[in-house]
Amino acid sequence: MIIFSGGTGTPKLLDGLKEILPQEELTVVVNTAEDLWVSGNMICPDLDTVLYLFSDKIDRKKWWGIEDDTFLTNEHMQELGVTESMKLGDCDRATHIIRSNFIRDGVSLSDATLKLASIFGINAKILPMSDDPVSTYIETPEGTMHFQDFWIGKHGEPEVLGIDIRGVSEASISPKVLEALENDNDILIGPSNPITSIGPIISLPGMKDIIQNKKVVAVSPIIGNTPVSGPAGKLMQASGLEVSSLGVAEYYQDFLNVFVFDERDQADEFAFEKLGCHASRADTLMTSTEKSKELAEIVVGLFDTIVCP
Ligand code: GDP
Ligand code: FO1
Repeated sequence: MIIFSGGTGTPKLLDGLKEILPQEELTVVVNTAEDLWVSGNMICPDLDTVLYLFSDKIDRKKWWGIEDDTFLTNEHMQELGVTESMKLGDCDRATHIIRSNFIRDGVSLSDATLKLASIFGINAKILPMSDDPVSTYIETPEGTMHFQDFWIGKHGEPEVLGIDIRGVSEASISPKVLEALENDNDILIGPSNPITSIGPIISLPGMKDIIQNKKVVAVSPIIGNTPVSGPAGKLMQASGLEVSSLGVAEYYQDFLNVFVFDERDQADEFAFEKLGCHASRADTLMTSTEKSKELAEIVVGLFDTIVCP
């Protein structure tokens, strides 16, 4: 199974999937459009969350960074008058340094990630969506800024006028992702932000054409008219989408076979059928590994209901 992932909602589902499937059967294609360089090192928040999830290091309160990490370097830099744009943990920074040393030596991000996964003893295949630079910029009345400056620096508060995924139309799907897509027909789009996490992956040239011929199951990150967390609502609105499960399904309608939406959601199943996909209700709120496992079992079972396109 190939899973398209951002850095919070889908990793929660991966937490369940890794309990029910051998790690070797999981290929995770991860968004890189929120990556940036801080204090000389390359930070890949979504890749790191997935790496930390599979190596049991993830901070499950925040869903980013390493559990019980310290922030001594970040704090000491602050005392010396340097404020980093992201609060980087000390052990997390070690990952960034190792990755960036590989990159500085000319290793691709895909190979650097495979090397990190091997260092962490991970058997799942974790792949960046692309080895080319792609960066999400948010247009606001205060100016256009990198996603992390909008989300961390400005607390996601400015009005969003537009979203620019810079570099995506010139970027290539990474060769290792292409290879995985040749060998696997089951695509799971996790409950991630459709605009800033899944958007960049499906906007890579050729990606929609490839997955149109696959079995595609997606899980909604929205319950009712509200995302479970994060800025998805604001960003969907700015992209002209209704902030609802239906809005997410509409965004994926060109390649979607089955859409899983929350049992608390009032959405009408027939509205999804009109988009050409089947809809399935489930408890999608993953508040524990057990809940993640229950949802993962349902989602895996849904692939058997799809007649191969
Ligand atoms: P990011 O990279 O940190 O933005 O993380 P993702 O894009 O992977 O995930 C963010 C999305 O996950 C948000 O839109 C949330 O609504 C959604 N999300 C977080 N936790 C859950 C959950 O338990 N269930 C569902 N259905 N969605 C969730
Ligand atoms: N999110 C914050 O709200 N504040 C931070 O200082 C912060 C630091 C940080 C460092 C490393 C990392 O991998 C993620 C970090 N995040 C932080 C999360 C990140 O901004 C976003 O939630 C993700 O990029 C969205 O996927």
